[in-house]
Amino acid sequence: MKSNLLLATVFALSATSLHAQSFNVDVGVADKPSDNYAAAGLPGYWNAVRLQHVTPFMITPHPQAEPLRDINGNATNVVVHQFGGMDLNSSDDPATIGNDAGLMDDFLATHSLSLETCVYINGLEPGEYEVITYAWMPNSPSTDGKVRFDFNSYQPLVGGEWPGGHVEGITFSRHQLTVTASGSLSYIGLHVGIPSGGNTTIGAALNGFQLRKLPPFIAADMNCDQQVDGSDVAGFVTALLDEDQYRASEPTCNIDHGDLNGNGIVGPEDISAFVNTVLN
Ligand SMILES: [Ca+2]
Ligand SMILES: [Ca+2]
Ligand SMILES: [Ca+2]
Repeated sequence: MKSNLLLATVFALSATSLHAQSFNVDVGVADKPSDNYAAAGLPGYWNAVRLQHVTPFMITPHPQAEPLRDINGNATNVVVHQFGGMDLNSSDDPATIGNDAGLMDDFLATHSLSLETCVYINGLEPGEYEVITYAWMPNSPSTDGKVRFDFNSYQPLVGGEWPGGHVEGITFSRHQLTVTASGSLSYIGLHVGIPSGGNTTIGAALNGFQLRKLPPFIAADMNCDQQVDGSDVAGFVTALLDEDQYRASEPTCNIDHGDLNGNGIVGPEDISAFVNTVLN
């Protein structure tokens, strides 16, 4: 009994700590989404931040940085500031309604090919993070934004006609990033820019972002209970067949636990290694 109670307490504490490093951020102070809105990530408190361009340029915490509350609404040591994006704008896209409109219809834009909207996030606990970046221009389906992060080579384009809900590549991008206690990876630097050949009059939009600390990496632990056993089979099969469905059913876990050969996707080539890991 006692050890069960201890286990339950440890589990509750670790879950609390993970949520303490999960953040939802809506750019602009108008029309903030409600706390039950998950967008493409976790539901919870939405920070409404102005992210006005602040000088001097710095990647470390800026004197004018804005503090963030976590998804439980609690104050944290995490602060955010921005350099480069000058145009806090809004455009009522008739296709978005409710919380989707609250997140997506107001945005920070850059209109310069050589100056991105650059967001710096400081004060995060060390660990692995997932960042969902909304970079969708309302009323402009042919306009893409390019999302990139410091020290990360993945630079996807985001844009298109509103698909009726969030779709990766159309309304948001997804990155995984490492944060360390000190050194060059001790902050997150998020950038949204105009792709080469893009339209500077319309510009590129940053609507908001969601940041969550990932649970400890355990290969083949598909339900993130920190055990590898038969209860992970269903999640693995789902991840194999439909990534989005897996993410929807295990929103606090990490699909990469099923990528046993480390090639970046959960595929048929991972099946035998998954079975062996579960059996052992
Ligand atoms: Ca808003
Ligand atoms: Ca498990
Ligand atoms: Ca794989």
